[in-house]
Amino acid sequence: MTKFTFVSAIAALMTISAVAQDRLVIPQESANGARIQTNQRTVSHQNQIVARGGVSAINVAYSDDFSQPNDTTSLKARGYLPYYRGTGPQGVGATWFQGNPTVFAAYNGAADAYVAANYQVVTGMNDIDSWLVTPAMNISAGDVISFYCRTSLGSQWPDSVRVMYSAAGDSTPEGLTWVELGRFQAYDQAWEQKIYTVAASGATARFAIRYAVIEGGPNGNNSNFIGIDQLDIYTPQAVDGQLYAMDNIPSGCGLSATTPVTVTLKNNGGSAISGFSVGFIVDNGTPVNETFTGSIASNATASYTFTGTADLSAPGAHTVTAFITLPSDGNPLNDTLSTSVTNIAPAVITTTAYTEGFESTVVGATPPVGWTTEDTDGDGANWDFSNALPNNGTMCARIGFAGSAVSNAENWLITPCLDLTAGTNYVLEYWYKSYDDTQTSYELESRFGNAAVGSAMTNNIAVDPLYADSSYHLASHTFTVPSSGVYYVGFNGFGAAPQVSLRLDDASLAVSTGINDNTIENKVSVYPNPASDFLYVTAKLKGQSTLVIYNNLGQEVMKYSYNEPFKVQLDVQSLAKGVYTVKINNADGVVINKFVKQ
Ligand SMILES: [Ca+2]
Ligand SMILES: [Ca+2]
Ligand SMILES: [Ca+2]
Ligand SMILES: [Ca+2]
Repeated sequence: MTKFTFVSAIAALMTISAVAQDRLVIPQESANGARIQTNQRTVSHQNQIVARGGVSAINVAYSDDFSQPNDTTSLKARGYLPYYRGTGPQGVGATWFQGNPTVFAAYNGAADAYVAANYQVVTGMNDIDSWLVTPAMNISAGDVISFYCRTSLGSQWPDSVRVMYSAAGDSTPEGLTWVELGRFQAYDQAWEQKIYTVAASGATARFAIRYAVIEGGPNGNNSNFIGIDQLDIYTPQAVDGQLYAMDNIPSGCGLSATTPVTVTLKNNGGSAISGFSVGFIVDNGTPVNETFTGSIASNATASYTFTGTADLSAPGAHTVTAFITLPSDGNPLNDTLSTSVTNIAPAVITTTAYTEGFESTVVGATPPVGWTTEDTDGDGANWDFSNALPNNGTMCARIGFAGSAVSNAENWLITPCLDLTAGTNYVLEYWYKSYDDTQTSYELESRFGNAAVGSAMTNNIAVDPLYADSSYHLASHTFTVPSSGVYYVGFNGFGAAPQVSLRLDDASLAVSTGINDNTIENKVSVYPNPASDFLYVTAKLKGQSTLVIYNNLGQEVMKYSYNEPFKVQLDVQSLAKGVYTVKINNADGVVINKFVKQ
């Protein structure tokens, strides 16, 4: 009942167009159990580079990439016969219509170059039965119909499709010789190839694709939106193996010398194939040749992980090319696929600091190149990048502006890979602040680990103190790594709910220079010089400090005290033009700077 209310409310709020509309996904449902299954499916599909690889046709009876207009009139002009056979009166949607790129883009060609059908073809909760009958053609037993189909991303409704064949060439749904070649529910994450083999020949045979949904329609629970693209009807080669897909190998740091290679093999031929050669080659290296010992039925696929592995340990770009070799293969054009992968060279840390002020980011969730974020507790509150309240420049990193209350929520902001050496003292520094001084902010800790995920951040650097104010505070920590290698430093914004946001800016990592680090002059900067409106003073000094500004007569014109490292913006607009002295007193010593007021 809830859903009817929702749909009715939406219908009342918006004018339902007669052209393609994607069905609205109720946001609350996106987090339920069914959606988790969908996400798991996503992984296996998105990891694959699917190449159509070319139809290995001896005799192409029919082919349509739907690059021509696909409205009812244009479909009929090309010999298609669209039929509405839903129950009840037709709704506001056409039976079949031009693809809508705002729902998803075509499998090939222009973004709208596919034919589509949707839930608005009927009214209420009526059954959908929309036929797209092909032109008549000469078909032999063993010929196949192949096309691509999908529904919209995250769709909650099981759009159903049936594939029909009439050897006698029935031209209406009421014909008596239609047989069903197969049926399926449209996949929502990507275009999927559907392929069916015909058993009976026919000189004027026809196929039909049916969008057939029981209790579809705007108030039904089963229909949404489907697309059909790249239709091919042909006689397959007697023998045709295909290197159909290759699992993506993600680029990253420190890629292994023994990286697994997994491919999907496909049999486009008329009979089963077995015991054939497969192989791969990395760049211009030595090919790995193995034998696929299984059997793949006609039109079926099989996954194969090579026993041999790819050596991707050298930094830089690599190309992995996989291939299949089948005797008497009638189509050699689909026997090879390649994937590119980059082994990213880690940043070498020296006495010159590696720095990140987040100035390359824009407002939103995308971190600087090589950085990653992780909403470990999955509450939707995670690090993002903000132009409000940076320490320097215009941008900073931020955690927890919104989100649900999860105790000890973990949220990681992780550096790119770093080349660190055992026995070396590294100095990690960053500035952080709470959003305001009236509420508790997230807490902050820094750790390091050997992978860019929170679970790998097993080495503590420090937990930073939580200040009950809204000023930036400097964190300065020294750490060593247990053995030389590739590491990542992670910043974890965590705490018991509720929290206000925490900001982090001007992170740096450098090899400690020992005694120079203790030179008080290196810990203080005064800029700009000359200054006209504001003077900025940054002092990475522990304990109490006083800052005094004297004019050229030695008179004190400003005086401040601080209890910890500080960064301040001083308004000097009211000072007369001239040379001034900035004197900072701390237990570690005295630092004197001069600046010119313009
Ligand atoms: Ca197309
Ligand atoms: Ca082939
Ligand atoms: Ca910044
Ligand atoms: Ca979170």
